[in-house]
Amino acid sequence: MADTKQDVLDMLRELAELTILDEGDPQSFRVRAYESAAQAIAAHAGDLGRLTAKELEKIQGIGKSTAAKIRELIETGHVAKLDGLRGKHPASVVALLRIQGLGPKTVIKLRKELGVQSMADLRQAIADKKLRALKGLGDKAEEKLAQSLARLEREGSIDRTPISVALPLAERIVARLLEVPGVTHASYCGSLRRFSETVGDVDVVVAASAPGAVMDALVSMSVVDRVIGRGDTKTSVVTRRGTQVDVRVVAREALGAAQLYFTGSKGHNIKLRQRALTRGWTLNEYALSEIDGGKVIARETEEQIYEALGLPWIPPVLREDWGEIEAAEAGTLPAGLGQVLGDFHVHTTVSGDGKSSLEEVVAAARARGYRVLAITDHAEGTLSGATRDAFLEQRAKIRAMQATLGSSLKLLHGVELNIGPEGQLDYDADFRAGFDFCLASVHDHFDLDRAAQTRRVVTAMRDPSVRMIGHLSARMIGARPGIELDLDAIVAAAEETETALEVNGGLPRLDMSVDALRRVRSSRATFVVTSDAHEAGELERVHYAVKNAERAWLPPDRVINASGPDRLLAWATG
Ligand code: DGT
Ligand code: CA
Ligand code: CA
Ligand code: ZN
Repeated sequence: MADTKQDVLDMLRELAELTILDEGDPQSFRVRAYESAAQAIAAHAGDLGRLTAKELEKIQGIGKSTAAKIRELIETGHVAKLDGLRGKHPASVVALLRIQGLGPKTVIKLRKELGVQSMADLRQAIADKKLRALKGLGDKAEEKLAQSLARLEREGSIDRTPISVALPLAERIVARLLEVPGVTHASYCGSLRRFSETVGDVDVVVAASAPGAVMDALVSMSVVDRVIGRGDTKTSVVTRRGTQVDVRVVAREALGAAQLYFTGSKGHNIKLRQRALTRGWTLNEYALSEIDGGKVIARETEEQIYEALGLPWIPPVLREDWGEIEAAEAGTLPAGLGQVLGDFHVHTTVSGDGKSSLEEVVAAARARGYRVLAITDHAEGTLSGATRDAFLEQRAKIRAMQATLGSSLKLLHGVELNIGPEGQLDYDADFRAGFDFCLASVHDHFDLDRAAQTRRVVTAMRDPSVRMIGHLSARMIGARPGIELDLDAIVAAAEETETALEVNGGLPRLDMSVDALRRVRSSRATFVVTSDAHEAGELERVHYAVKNAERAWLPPDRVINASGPDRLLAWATG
């Protein structure tokens, strides 16, 4: 049971979510109890499966009734309380909470008064102008909800799963299937492998001698809510959070053909198939083979298939039919980014939402071979921000650490400033000038119009202390759209003021987006890949930022912390 901990965390998260819907109060005693238990479990290092209820209760943050539920889950695979809540609040109702501006109290009211049980019901109720008549809602609220709903639909994200949910899910399923005897390979393909920010479903490809055992393992996983189709080579399940997962078992010798086919995209595959046809071959999920006679040309690895088609292997993040096949043919595929040698957006416990100490974060940066690390806790303008005194104390600590570190790792005492609605920044110019590195980002006032949003960000860029704009759009994928911005004006100001633009690797954000990066990639602006880590282990999220930068075809030499130590050090101290 390698994933006991994840199962427990999933249960607590779902209990909290459903209890909010049940009680209409995100701050209720019970909701907070589940949340603090989840935090305690997340931080717990030992094997949960071995602990008795009494021992679980001894962990700070876990009460008696939660301890009993954890034991119930471990012993029976179910929790009666949770099953009951699920019965009362179907997934289609829970999904309504994803609409911006729609809280649990309103969802309860809409259900009770109008019988709204799903997005479709809500759409109908809005069309029938029924919301405005409800006490506590009115015309304005109806209008706002209509806009939020329309935005979700426009983004096509109503039925899609954000990558922050899909990737851990896929990794968990792959890890489980790799344990099944006879399995020689398991990996996720589809849009997830291409690093799409939302996915329609998760596609997993497995090479195994006995497909039945693979399917058994899959359908018995605790994340699985129901099986929607089971065959010898393909099984489809839906998770409790409503994500479909397709698992396909293929022959080992045809693994490459299957991975290529199921990674897609459709457009990329079509172009490859056309290339095959001009050579008298066909390409499908089983092989690249001759049309006449069916002799196999290549199928074992993706590399062999691309090579037979006269192409170098194309990284999955590029397989969108955005010109990658033509570039591969011409030998002009973009080079990957260089090694990341530093991070410029990292939090410690000085931020209210940071979980690792300065020492832990610095140790993790050293282990990664970084040459520069900017510690950037939240400034006072953010809810979880720190006071001047806390920053001065941290600065003294950083200076002392630097003395013992020598020149191997350059520490910068930084800060993440909050950009106010008019572009105003925390503290005062003198205090800001005392930091080695300031990044500034938007954390509130998401509803201003495009001109106002653009103005506030450009104003922040013009401040002499600000070196970088963090998570430019402030979006949360699948939960909150980005602020509206005039991207041309932003990039012009970034060039003029030499303010770098962040490529944030936190999966809920991935901000700037690939879409925005593609629009600005030919500018002269400087980019920085960051982790926005809130605990030491999250420093590795910078890999996600790298993937996004590569997916956007961002020229590697524009990414200042992935193009060699000399430029990095010069920029960091500049
Ligand atoms: P998604 O799930 O909507 O985010 O996007 P994908 O790309 O994962 O699409 P999905 O799950 O429908 O199919 C996975 C891959 O399988 C897809 O990228 C390419 C391949 N595929 C599926 N259907 C077709 C098809 O009709 N023609 C071709 N050429 N390839 C297909
Ligand atoms: Ca898919
Ligand atoms: Ca699929
Ligand atoms: Zn941050």
